[in-house]
Amino acid sequence: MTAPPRNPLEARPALVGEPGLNVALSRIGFSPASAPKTDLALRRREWMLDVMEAQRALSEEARAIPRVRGLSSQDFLDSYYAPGRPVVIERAIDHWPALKRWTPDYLRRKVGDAPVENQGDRAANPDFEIDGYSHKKVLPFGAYMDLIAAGSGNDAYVTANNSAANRAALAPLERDLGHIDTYLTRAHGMMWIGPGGTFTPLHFDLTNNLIAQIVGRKSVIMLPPSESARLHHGRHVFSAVRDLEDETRLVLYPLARAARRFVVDLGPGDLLYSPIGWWHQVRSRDFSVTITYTNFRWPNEGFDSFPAD
Ligand SMILES: O=C(O)CCC(=O)C(=O)O
Repeated sequence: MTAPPRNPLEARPALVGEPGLNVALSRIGFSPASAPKTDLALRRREWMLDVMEAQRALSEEARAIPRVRGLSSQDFLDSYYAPGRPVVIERAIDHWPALKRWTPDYLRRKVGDAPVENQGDRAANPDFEIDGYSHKKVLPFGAYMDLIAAGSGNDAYVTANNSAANRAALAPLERDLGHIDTYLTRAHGMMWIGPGGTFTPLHFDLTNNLIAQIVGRKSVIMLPPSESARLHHGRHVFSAVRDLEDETRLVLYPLARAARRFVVDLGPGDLLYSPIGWWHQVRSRDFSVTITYTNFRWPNEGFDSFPAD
């Protein structure tokens, strides 16, 4: 006879919604009698999320992250923004001049040697995102482009954390962009520029985000908020797992293996709606430029009430 698992979720073979899961969920952790009240309340909340997600998984249509074209403002609000459901809106910004113009040489010519902040020296620190402030570096833009032209990797990346500092330096690129009035108000986005191989570790955002892919391809792994119990929420918005594709991390955090995930591939012209609370990690496949927006036409204020560390 095999010993009962310490945590039945750990023994769960695959997706929520499989026969036997309800039994397993009811046996998680301590017995209700001995558990502190707060722990019981938390486990009941996890249970609710799990069974709701299991129900959604009954339908292929309901559980997918759809790829659509020509989505109206009202349909976006009704079917995606308000329900907090991710969607890829393909070819939404195909007509922006940036998609044709933004080669590395063109970017160098337009930005010149203006000082640009980036997140640097990341390779040596696995917590480079949590320790983001200590990784801020400033280089003339040409020197940054030389650095990332040297090869693919995750050592240096211009990210949203640098966007306020880079507003003036990157302003000459703005004229190559259009507007996304169907879903957004008019405001600046946050620009991400990096080589193939950049990696943004597993986290969720405190706002709804629209990720606009301008140059190159990215691969995004997305997981619903209901998977939080398997993703070891660590500091702030980050998962201690860091990378769901790294076997050495999965050995440390085996629950994460069973977390329901979606792989979303983005290419130039695609928009990904990433709702607040959805876990995601992002890898670039090529030299890549992305702009992220939070200025939706509808309220986007979850961050105000987030319980901080
Ligand atoms: O493109 C990336 O590297 C990360 C984007 C992202 O995770 C975000 O905007 O929350």
